Amino acid sequence: MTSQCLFCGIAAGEIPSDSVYSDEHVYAFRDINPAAPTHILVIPRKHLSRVSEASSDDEALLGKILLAANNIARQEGLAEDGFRLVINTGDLGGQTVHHLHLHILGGRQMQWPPG
Ligand code: DGP
Repeated sequence: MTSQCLFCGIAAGEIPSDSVYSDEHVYAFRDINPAAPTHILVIPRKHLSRVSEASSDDEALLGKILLAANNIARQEGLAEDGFRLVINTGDLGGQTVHHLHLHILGGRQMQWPPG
């Protein structure tokens, strides 16, 4: 955890969030500025600033995030009609919060290519 990091603070419960899932390694909560009817962020409790900072040591953790997203999508009723998973990375990737997070977006038709 880094004391300056918003999402570390959210995962630690120091900053309020609308939680949808929590375990030893993973935390998930609703996005404050939803871009779809369902918009959830899945984060590792471990501070990684972006996915490209992950190493082979993080292999299991990355798997946990993806599987958690899958389970959450199912719980939210998104699995049958479909949903989108997004990891924005760095400035050109549109990342604004520098703690790795996986967006789950669902409940509307997604477009391609993304903006
Ligand atoms: P990104 O652009 O990929 O870094 O996405 C960051 C997301 O984080 C963005 O969709 C808005 C969301 N967000 C920013 N601050 C907060 C917050 O304090 N609480 C919650 N729940 N979401 C936040």
